[in-house]
Amino acid sequence: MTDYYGPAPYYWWNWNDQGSSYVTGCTNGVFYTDTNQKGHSQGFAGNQAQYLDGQGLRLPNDSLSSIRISYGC
Ligand SMILES: [Ca+2]
Repeated sequence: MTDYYGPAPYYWWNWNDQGSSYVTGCTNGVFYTDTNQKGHSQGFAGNQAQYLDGQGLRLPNDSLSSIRISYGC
């Protein structure tokens, strides 16, 4: 992700091409390798923990640039 705000207030993090793994709560959605929901994509389910290792349908390490949350809690 290029920019992410929170969960702690007052912090801006640039995570572009830095994601190596993820843990989801009750949301699901889609990861993308490019900004603005472009490039290669990978769906993610709720209550899931995975590496971004390029195996199977997963995105490669350090490629994540944007995310779409399809279902909120
Ligand atoms: Ca990227």
